Amino acid sequence: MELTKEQLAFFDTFGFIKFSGLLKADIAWITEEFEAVFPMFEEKHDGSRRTMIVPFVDQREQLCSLVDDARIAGIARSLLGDDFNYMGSDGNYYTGDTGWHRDGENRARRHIKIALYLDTLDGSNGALRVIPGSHRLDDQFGIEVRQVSKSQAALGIAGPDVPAVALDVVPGDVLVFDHNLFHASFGGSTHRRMFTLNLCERFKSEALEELRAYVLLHSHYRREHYYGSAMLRSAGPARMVHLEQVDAACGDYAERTKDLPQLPLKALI
Ligand SMILES: O=C(O)CCC(=O)C(=O)O
Repeated sequence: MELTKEQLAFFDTFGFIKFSGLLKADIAWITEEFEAVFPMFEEKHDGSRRTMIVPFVDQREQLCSLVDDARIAGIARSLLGDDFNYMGSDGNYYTGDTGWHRDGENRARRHIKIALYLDTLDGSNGALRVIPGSHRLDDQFGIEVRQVSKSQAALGIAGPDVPAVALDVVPGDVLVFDHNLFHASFGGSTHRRMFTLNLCERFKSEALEELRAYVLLHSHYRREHYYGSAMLRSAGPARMVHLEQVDAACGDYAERTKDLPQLPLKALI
């Protein structure tokens, strides 16, 4: 699958794109696999706060295959180039609201998130909200829109009242957005299911120290490797193209993450 020039222009302009029903035919096994990950860890989601598992798809070989899937890889290749990097994944039971934020401020390369919500959601019950165009960090709007992260104080409006697009979803829809895009969600239940794949353009050779810092910053937990073992174990040559740069950057990863908490844990945002 390759994005059309209109889809690429839409993403460049607004910073997100929705693919309705893209994984509809596969959503039964995807949901089963999603549900199978959580019992692998001690903590049970009790609805009192978000439960997040990182890395997520890396826990199950079948979920890992999403990185190879022609639809997912096609989106990634179109937006990031043939040698895109797989940058990890998180799986969540969300509880309640997520305030306005960007996932990063990346100027050197494009970082995207592919998000699958496994429940039917609209703006009233926790659908992802995005502020179109807010990924353009350095234009006037991209600078001023930062105020939404303290919207009450700066703009006199509560988070849910910030003008935005709510991306209604049914299971099988695929949302893709630039990490630089402001996003949030409001009104969700105590058991909103969602997982992500993070992907980016390959780091330039002069930015490999930055990559090493990135994988440390995003480790969240003490780990042997940035990737879960199922991800590397089940990788064929095509997938390895998307793993090799991070793999090489991991080096003494276990040592570098040894002071972080260990999964299983409930993690706060
Ligand atoms: O669905 C949500 O509550 C927020 C998702 C989000 O912030 C993210 O994946 O970065």
